[in-house]
Parts: sequence; C-alpha cells; structure tokens
Amino acid sequence: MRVRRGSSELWNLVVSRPAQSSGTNGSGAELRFVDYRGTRVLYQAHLPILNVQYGPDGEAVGCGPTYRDWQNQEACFTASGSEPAGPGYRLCSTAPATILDNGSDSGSFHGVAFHHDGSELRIVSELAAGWYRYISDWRFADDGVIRPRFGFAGVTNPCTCQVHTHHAYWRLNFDIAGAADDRVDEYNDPPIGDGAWTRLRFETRRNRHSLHRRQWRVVNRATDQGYHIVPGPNDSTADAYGAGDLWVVRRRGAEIDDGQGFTTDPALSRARIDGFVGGEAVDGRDLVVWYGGHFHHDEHDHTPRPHVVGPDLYPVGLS
Ligand SMILES: [Cu+2]
Repeated sequence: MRVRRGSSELWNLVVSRPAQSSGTNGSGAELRFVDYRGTRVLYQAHLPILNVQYGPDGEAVGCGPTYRDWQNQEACFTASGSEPAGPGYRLCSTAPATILDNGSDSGSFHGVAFHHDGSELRIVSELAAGWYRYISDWRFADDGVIRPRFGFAGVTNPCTCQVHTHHAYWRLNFDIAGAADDRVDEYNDPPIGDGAWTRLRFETRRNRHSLHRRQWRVVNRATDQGYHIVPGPNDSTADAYGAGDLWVVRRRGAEIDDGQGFTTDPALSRARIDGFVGGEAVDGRDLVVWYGGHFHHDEHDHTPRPHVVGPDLYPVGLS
C-alpha cells in the first residue's frame, strides 16, 4: 500500500490480512516494511497477544476466568470498493463500518479494508474469537502520525454482560532509518532523574504513570529520527494479570509472542512478555517495543467513551 501526495510518497508498507498474520494465534492486520517519506520506521507491527479477564461475578457463572484469544479469524463487516490487489484487500471509496460503528455483526466483506479520508489512511479489519468481536485498526496520517488502535465488541452472550477487562499487546519492531542503532528514552514530568528524558539502557518493563505524564521515544542514535509514543486516554494501567504497559527488548526472531495458544487458565494465559526481558543492553540495538492497552468493559456503564485503546506515535525528525 502506498500513499502519495502529488509526486511525493508519504507511506509505503506491506499488509497481511489477519488470516495470514504471524504468531501462535495470529496478530490481526499485520504490517511490515513501513516507510514514511522514504525512511524505514517499522520492520513489523502487529498485535500477537490478546487476553480477556473476568471478575468474580463472571467467574461465578462460568465465564473465563480468563481467555487467551486469537487474532486470525476474520469477521464480516461493511466495506465497499474494489480489490485491485486480490481478494481480502479492499480499497474503499467510503469509510468502512465495523460492529463498533453500526452495531451489526454482519456485512459482505472480511479481510482488510483501506480507506483514506483526506488526512489519514485507515487499515481496518474485524476479528472474531468466540462471542468477542475485535477491531484491528491502524491509522497513518499524512503528517507522519501513526495511531495503532484496537477495539472491543461482542455478540449477545451471558458472559459479555459480565464485567471483564481486555488486555491487548502490540509488538512494534521499530527500525528507524535501518534496523541497528536505535535507543529508547523515557519522559517524566515532573522528572524522576536528572532531567525530563532518561535513556533506558537495558531491557525493561515500564508502567504508564499519568502523574508523571510518562511517555517514550524510540530514536535512531545517528540521525535523531524516530517516534514519540504517547499513551492513549483509555489505555489504563496494568493490574497483576495485565502484566505491564510497555516493554523494551532486543529484537530476537523467536520472540514473536509467548507461544501460548487458546486457554482459560489464568496462570497460562497471562502475557509472558517479561520472559523477553533478560537484562541485555538496548542502547544502540535493533529494538522491539511491546505496548499493552487494558480496557475495562462494563456493559452497564453507559458513559459514552470509545471502546478502543491505543497510543499515538508522533514522528520526530521525519517530515
Ligand atoms: Cu468486552
């Protein structure tokens, strides 16, 4: 998929539909070789780990207690347009509509829908895992901002009306201007160390911290280009089962996910991203950032808020 503005190319990336995505359980609409204005920014980006966790009320009526779900079963949604690249990849003339947009668990298309609304490209797919419906939604703005989004819905079922929490973990393999020589800095305001920005020198797990307005940036050490990761307002903070909010690890080929298939056992389903944190130096390496979003889902809470999580990734030095 390419996005051009006049003679200049803004985005160039390769997309796999969920049914062909990588990982033990798939990983939604998966992206590779993401270039912005001719500079490689991501080697691979996807969502390989996805869990649901029920509270005591749900558990008492036989829900869960947890589910490790899958992200490679495509569900039908509404998307109209043509398929110039073959079946399952639809270029839309109007915005696609998933169950989160129209409340409908039907439609004539499954696969990946592409739509450019004048300022950003959306790459949308709807997934099914049991009675859950998940929305895999990537947004690539013309100004370089990337908005990974993941949405939560379901069909009528005795469990979905019980309070539960969704935990979704993106794997973002940044390759800023090439694979090597990246680093990650953490921002805290008020500062925790000497200044607002602190370099993360070793593999680590970090939590979001709203009182410190905690953010991160991944930059190439030589060019200072990169992406600034700003947590989304709905992304919450991990509890014990939620495992964490952000991890920085060295890229290793075998670490696409934690190898766990579908299970209801909390001890097995809990995301084992900590297992990738081995104390290795990450300053100047080929890096992977795992980013977790935690969505508390209570169908009796009618406060209008999006059933969507995801950070905003702002380009640094890339325009
Ligand atoms: Cu839910």
